[in-house]
Amino acid sequence: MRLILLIDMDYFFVACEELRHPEIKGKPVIVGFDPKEGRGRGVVSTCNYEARKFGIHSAMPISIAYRIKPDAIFLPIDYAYYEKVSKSVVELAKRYSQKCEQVSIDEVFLDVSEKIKDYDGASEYAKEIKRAISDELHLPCSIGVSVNKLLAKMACEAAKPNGIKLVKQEGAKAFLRDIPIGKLYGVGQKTEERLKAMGYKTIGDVADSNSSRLSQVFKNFGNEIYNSANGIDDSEIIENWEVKSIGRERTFEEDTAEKTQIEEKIKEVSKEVFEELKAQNFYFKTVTVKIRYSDFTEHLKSKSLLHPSNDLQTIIDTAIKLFEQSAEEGRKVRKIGVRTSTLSERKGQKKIFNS
Ligand code: TTP
Ligand code: MG
Ligand code: MG
Repeated sequence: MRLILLIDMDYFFVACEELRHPEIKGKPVIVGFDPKEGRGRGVVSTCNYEARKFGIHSAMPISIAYRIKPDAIFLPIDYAYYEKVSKSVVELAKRYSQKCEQVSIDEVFLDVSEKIKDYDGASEYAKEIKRAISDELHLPCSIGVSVNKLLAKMACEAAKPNGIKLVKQEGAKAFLRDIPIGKLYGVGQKTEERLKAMGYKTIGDVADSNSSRLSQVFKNFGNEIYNSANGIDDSEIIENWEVKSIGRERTFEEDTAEKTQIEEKIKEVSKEVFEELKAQNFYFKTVTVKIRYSDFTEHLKSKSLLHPSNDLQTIIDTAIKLFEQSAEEGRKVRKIGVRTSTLSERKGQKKIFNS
């Protein structure tokens, strides 16, 4: 039996801010774009549970968050600092298993099958890790414990906040059954909409369906969605990511705010990055876009995929989406960069079944 743990930090960006500004603890705190007294564009990155009580959440327009709670504490995003804290979490996690995979800035999978032999042992181990993260790093987290990555992730979501949840193999289907389909690991918004249009509301609805109906609509991914809904996932923990990255950037002949022109440039640069990846036989998991504005201020935004990819269209789509999410409309851009990182030479990994 495999035993997999997923550690996901609670309200991560805000927890990092609380670490260096203890005085904000206990108050509603939001990290995101400048609300500019309700006129700000852009979204909430995350907020603590005190702010969530008011209905504020990640990806909500910052102007709406401001309308709901103008007296909340609004802080700008300090990605470099969160990356540093994130590294310390991964370092700590590695002490508990070398078979360790960081999947996003605040999530780490651990395969503990070699050390731990049963569910009780795994739950105890999770408690020990959680205690170490709290004692040494002074950060809250939740941990999911199960037999594969998918179930560990789903268990962790159910454990939040500040909890540990074990999902045994035999209890997996019952555990998943009533969860809304949009919450299934790997199902993005588009897939959720299409599944709902097909009449599936819960994970159980999909689990009780059949894979050929899903394959008709989702092609190869249909079967994966079906397996996921049934708690089946044999994807491995991927260790030893290369620290290197492959990126390219390009300066416009004349600074521009034209969306189509910028998108064209993103496509060009992505193509170069793709060629380099292909030449070196790499898969990537993270895409980062760098925007340098006319006044030389820079903005970086990253997205990590659930699974490694070597696909040009994925680079382009992700980069354009990141640009749309972060660029300030009308502001002239001087230079645009696209970078792929968390590279691996491995092949045959499970693919993500959404954009
Ligand atoms: P999450 O782990 O999804 O969220 P969280 O850690 O803030 O809260 P919790 O896990 O307790 O539910 O994301 C990790 C960080 O990634 C989050 O702190 C901020 C960032 N993030 C965004 O910038 N935008 C988003 O839409 C989301 C979901 C997260
Ligand atoms: Mg988190
Ligand atoms: Mg997370």
